[in-house]
Parts: sequence; structure tokens; C-alpha cells
Amino acid sequence: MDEDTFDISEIVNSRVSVRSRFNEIAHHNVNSNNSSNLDNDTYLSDLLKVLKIKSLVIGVGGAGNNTVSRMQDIDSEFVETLNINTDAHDLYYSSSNQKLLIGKETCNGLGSGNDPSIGNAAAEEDVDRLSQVLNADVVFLTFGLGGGTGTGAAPVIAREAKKNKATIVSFCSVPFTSEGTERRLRASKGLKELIKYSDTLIPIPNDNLLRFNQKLPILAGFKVMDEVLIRSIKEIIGLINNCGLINIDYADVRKVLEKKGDLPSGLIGITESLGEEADLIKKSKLALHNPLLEPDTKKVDKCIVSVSGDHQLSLSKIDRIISTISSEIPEEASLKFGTSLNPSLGSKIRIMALGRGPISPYVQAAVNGTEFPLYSLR
Ligand SMILES: Nc1nc2c(ncn2[C@@H]2O[C@H](COP(=O)(O)OP(=O)(O)OP(=O)(O)O)[C@@H](O)[C@H]2O)c(=O)[nH]1
Ligand SMILES: [Mg+2]
Repeated sequence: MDEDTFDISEIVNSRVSVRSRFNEIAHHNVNSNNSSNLDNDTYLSDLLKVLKIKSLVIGVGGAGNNTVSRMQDIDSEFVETLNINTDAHDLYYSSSNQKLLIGKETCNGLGSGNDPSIGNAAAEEDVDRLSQVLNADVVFLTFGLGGGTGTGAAPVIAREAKKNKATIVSFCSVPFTSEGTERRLRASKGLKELIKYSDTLIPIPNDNLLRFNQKLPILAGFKVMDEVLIRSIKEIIGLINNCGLINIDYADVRKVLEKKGDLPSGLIGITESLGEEADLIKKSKLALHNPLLEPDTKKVDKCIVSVSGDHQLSLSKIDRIISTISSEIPEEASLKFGTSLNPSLGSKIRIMALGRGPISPYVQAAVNGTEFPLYSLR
């Protein structure tokens, strides 16, 4: 094909991995440019389009749809979103770039009635459509464990996205103990399935929200959880989109998100500090030892720390953050840090720690077939 007729949109939209997309365009450049050893700007601009990492945030079931709708309402330009549900009413009233009603035969648009086997059958019914729309390099899945749709369908969605070579990052809430034993048992079974297809898997127990406010009404608790999920996903996407600007490239991020060994792991924490020394140290530790997750930080083998602030952000402050976090993880763990400018933070400094290695006790319990950890007030 000569350069005039070369159409990169096919490569940009293709479902192959970033590396394959790179190889295709690099191959074209060699063919069309074989008289020169240099690369021209047309080629470089094509390359940038092709290498843009595609992220897709998927909300599954009622809770997942709510989380994604709120994310979409906050910042509709920021990210591609897809809501998936068996419940036509919930799906209609949700906001996302794309929507998919699964299991029309199985559920008649009426939801799964708290039965994960129905949620699972609904997803299997639409497996071909799912496969077509799951077209991204990194797929974020968010949903509430314990119902029928999210719990039963999310593992199928993760499986199909994985077949399309996506890195799968799953964030799910674990039901409050007060929601009952049956719900927690369903949650555990769903989690066990999801484990097979997730690279990063971060279950966040609703119960842990009570540590901050014991009188929290359940609906307010769900809202707080939505915020936690949205911030976590947005920060990781920000990191992916900012790659290159800040010391960190996508290869670093992918290494942290990708599965190590048999079980998916993950750690994330985001804090903000006004920059005074003692507070910087405290907030750096808090980002790593996220009290909502209580990760076993001795298990961290890869960690990225992203620090953002306005143009006043000084090297000495960044150094304080990095040295604090570095002293909290094993010496042999790899630690990468990046900084980015975010004038909207004013005088605040935002610290995000993203790590691989710590396996959630909920993942471990689901695999071992033991009960989920019980809620304890500290
Ligand atoms: N973060 C958040 N969690 C929620 C919300 N609503 C429910 N949950 C949690 O999510 C779990 C699953 O509930 P849903 O998402 O409504 O269930 P579903 O996946 O739609 O399943 P079915 O309705 O049974 O088909 C519940 O047990 C709650 O713990 C919400 O708005 N936000
Ligand atoms: Mg529902």
C-alpha cells in the first residue's frame, strides 16, 4: 500500500494489543520510507494515534451502573463508559457513553432477582455482543458483589475482555455484614469466578466505611463507596493518559496492573496534603496503607507513586513522599514515581500509590472457601 492510500483508522480501532498495533504501523513505515533512515512527523503523528491506550470503564448491575453514571456526570469527556445490566429500567435511567441490556430471553429486561446464576446466564446469552463491544487495552470493571447481575455477569465480561487481550482491573464492593449472610455467600462465589480473569482485583468492603462514621446510613454509605471507586479508577486512567509526561510510561503502569502468579492482587490509595513535613509523611503512609483496604504492604513487589500539585511543588517535598513510601515497602520492590502538574489542586499535593502484590483477604477467603473476614471496629 502506498503512503497516500494508507488508512490508519483500521489499526487505531483494531482490537489487537498495543504492541501489535505498533508493529503494524512500524512495518508500514519501513515499507513506505525505505529510502531514508529517518522518521518523519506524519509517521510519528500516526504512531501517537495508534499507541493511544484505550481505557473502558464498565459498570455492571445496579451498583456498577450507579457508579459509572456518577462518574459520567462528573466528567463526561474523560473516559469511555459502558453500562451493562439485565434490568432495563436501571439501565435506561443510568448515564454512560454506551449501554448494553443483557439476557433479554433470560430476564425479559426485569433484572436477575438476586440470582448470580441468572446474571451469569444473561451474560452468556449475549456473549457475542459482549465480545464485539469489549474493545480496549485496559478494561475497568466496577460493580457491587452480592446481587445477581453484577456478581454473575462480571466474570463473563472479564473473561470476554481478556480474550480480546485487555488488562482487566476489577473494583467491586463487598456487601455490608448487615446485608446478611446469604448475600456475602453469593459475593464470595462471584469473587471466586472473577479471580480467574482479573489482573488487578480490588474488593472494597462496605463495612470498612463504618470505621469513619459508625452512624452512616446505608444509602449514604453506597454514595461514599461510589466516590472511592470513581476516584480510584480516574486516578489510574489519569496515570495511563499522562504517560510520557511524567517519568512513567504505559509499560510501567501495565506491569503494576498485570497479574503476578495465580491470584490477582492490587493496592491503591489516594490522599492529599497541604505540604507541611509531618503531614506529608502521614499522608504518604496513609496512601499506601489505605484504611479501606488494609493491604499487606510487605507483599508489594511493584509500586508506582504519582504526585501532583501546582507549579510550586518542590523537589524536596517529592523526595520526602518517595522516601517515606519506599521505607514502607520491601527493599527489593521496584518503585517508580512520577509527577504531574495540576493547578486545580491549589496549594494541595495529591499522592497516589498504586501497587501490585498484596492479595485481598476477601480474594484469599473466596479461593479457600472460608468465610469473609468479619467486620471489626478499630
Ligand atoms: N457503591 C454502591 N453499591 C451499591 C449500590 N446499590 C447497591 N450496592 C451494593 O451492591 C450490591 C449488589 O446490588 P446491585 O448492584 O443492586 O445488584 P445487581 O448486580 O443489580 O443484581 P440484581 O439486581 O440482583 O440483578 C448490594 O448488595 C450492595 O452492597 C450503589 O448505588 N452504590
Ligand atoms: Mg439490579
